[in-house]
Amino acid sequence: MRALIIVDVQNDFLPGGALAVRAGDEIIGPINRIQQKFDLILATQDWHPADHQSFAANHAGTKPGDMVTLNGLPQVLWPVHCVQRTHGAELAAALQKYRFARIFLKGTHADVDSYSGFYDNGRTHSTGMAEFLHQRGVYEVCVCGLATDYCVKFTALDAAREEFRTSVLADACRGVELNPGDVQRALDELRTAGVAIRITDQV
Ligand code: VGL
Ligand code: ZN
Repeated sequence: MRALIIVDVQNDFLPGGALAVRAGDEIIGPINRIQQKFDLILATQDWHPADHQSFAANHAGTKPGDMVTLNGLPQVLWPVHCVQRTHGAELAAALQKYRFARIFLKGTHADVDSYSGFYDNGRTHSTGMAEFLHQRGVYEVCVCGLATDYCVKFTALDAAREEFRTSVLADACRGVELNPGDVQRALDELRTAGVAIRITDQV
């Protein structure tokens, strides 16, 4: 059994959104086309309370891009994004959703960020995604979505760590690139961790 994990294809990460990823909308077509090749399809949704501590607006005297320490973990501060029940937090309208077996919400605890769809950054809360996949006999996962250098990367690293045969579909991802080269570094880090970097035509 092979699963597709579609990470955070939400309005706030698309052009015009609060934390827009350049050309993020270009991945929706490839993601819609590739769904037919998978037995099981999951999605994640970044789903923050308004008081989330990853927002620069919740730390006096800071701006997006600044670094702070949050409960002992280094934390990049972001613009307010993906606040629960707002338009920005909704999955992209053009994303085909009818085959989604489940949507996993993440980033719901105000005091810790959650880039991975499996665990928060402090690894204290599980979303239940690993158990969900194991229970359905999944042995291989392909990860796509936004953003390559954050949530896609950490979701794929956790998948590999959970011993799924893991690929990232490079043409079905786009990155934030807070620093130039972040996407390339993320792909290198993924390869080193045993994650295959593929394109949707190879799946
Ligand atoms: C993400 C930054 C903050 C992502 C989520 O989906 O990659 N990045 N929250
Ligand atoms: Zn977030």
